Amino acid sequence: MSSPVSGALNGQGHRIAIAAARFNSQIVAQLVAGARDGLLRHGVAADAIVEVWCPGSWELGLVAKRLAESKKYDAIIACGAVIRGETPHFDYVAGEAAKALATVQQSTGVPVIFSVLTTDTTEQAWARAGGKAGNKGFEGAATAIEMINLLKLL
Ligand code: INI
Repeated sequence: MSSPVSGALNGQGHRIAIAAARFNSQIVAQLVAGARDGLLRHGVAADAIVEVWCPGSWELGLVAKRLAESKKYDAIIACGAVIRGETPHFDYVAGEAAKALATVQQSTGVPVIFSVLTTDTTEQAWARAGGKAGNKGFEGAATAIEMINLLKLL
């Protein structure tokens, strides 16, 4: 029986772009900090990380598409916070961000990591941005590295 295939958590030599949405910027800044921390801890060089900010999560798909098509990055970590309590068009923004980011990943073959919080309340968002429920940016960094290494094996 062949052994299972999975990607190592070694980010040496990886080039990563973090695409961040400025809406709910204090929360998103914590996701970005978590992503950067996760990348550095897993061996990604500081000068191999690029951080790009756009207005809101609605715009993340287009930014990720441009970054992926540039062929300069091995993975993109998209960071945003869409909070239902604050917007009547939550479903449009959250849904479009998810759909657009998934489309970029599928069409380009570059891993696009979904570190976009979609929560009912601000409190829930903070909990996932370095609070009691962890940091989705940090988790996104590990996922990006694992996916880059996994795709090399397939
Ligand atoms: N963008 C977010 O990232 N999070 C939100 O919660 C949000 N709300 O509440 O509306 C939001 N809206 C802005 C949107 O992403 C676009 O930037 C805007 O509609 C312009 O296209």
